[in-house]
Amino acid sequence: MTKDVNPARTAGGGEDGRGTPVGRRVVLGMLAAGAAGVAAAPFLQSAYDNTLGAAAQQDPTGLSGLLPGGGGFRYYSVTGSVPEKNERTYRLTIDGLVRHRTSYRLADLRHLPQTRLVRDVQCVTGWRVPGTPFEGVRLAALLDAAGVRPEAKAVRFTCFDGAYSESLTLEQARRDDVLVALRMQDKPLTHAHGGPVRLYAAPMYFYKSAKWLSKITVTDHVQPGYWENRGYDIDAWVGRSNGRDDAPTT
Ligand SMILES: Nc1nc2c(c(=O)[nH]1)N[C@H]1C(S)=C(S)[C@@H](COP(=O)(O)O)O[C@H]1N2
Ligand SMILES: [Mo]
Repeated sequence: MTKDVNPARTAGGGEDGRGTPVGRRVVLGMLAAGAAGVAAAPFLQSAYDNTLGAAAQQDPTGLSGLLPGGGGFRYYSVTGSVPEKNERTYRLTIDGLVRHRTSYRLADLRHLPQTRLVRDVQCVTGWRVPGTPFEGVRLAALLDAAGVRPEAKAVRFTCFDGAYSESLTLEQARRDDVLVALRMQDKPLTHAHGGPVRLYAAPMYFYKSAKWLSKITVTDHVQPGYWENRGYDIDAWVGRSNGRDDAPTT
């Protein structure tokens, strides 16, 4: 379907490169990284997250190859290392234009009603993982619990990697296919995939799905996120943004 890479988006400074054109060197590098990941997989299983962290330090743009056992996922982080958060240390704050500023622990989130979605994951650079289960709390439920003020128009997501950010309009945020996800592929979200909690915005390219989610701020306007400040579309509908205009789905 939407597997091909859009050259206009990837040639320089984009998700796939560091300001250099995507050419033979990068493609060969990707193949090498992928092959190394697969070949080394049996050895990496135990030191899984550490190994990924080391790989990402060498290449913070995310070209660190396929996640071993990740079923087609690529590891992305715009920072070299990300702290680990657990049951004791993790907090998700909802603030901004709300009546009740709220802070959730993992257990609090787990005790709220959970929604499971099975959709295709689609990165804007071309890779895709079909039929991936995500499970968590509807973002709409957290917004309702916090009491969104009438002047609110958007939400901004902050990540505990200290660098990444994302936004949605309030209307998008309230869709029932947008989750604050605690589980992926029917397992707790791993650190590599943005655990313990990430956003999952199912109808949009995967860059909207902020990993390592720490704060949701209700705002009066959309503030472009990390990749959007670098040229990607704010409204990131799969197949209908970032230079794509696929046949409408019915
Ligand atoms: N905090 C944070 N969230 C992020 C990113 C990132 O670099 N940092 N990359 C985005 C992009 S471009 C993609 S494709 C997905 C990758 O998710 P994965 O590492 O679980 O495959 O995370 C998105 N969310
Ligand atoms: Mo991506």
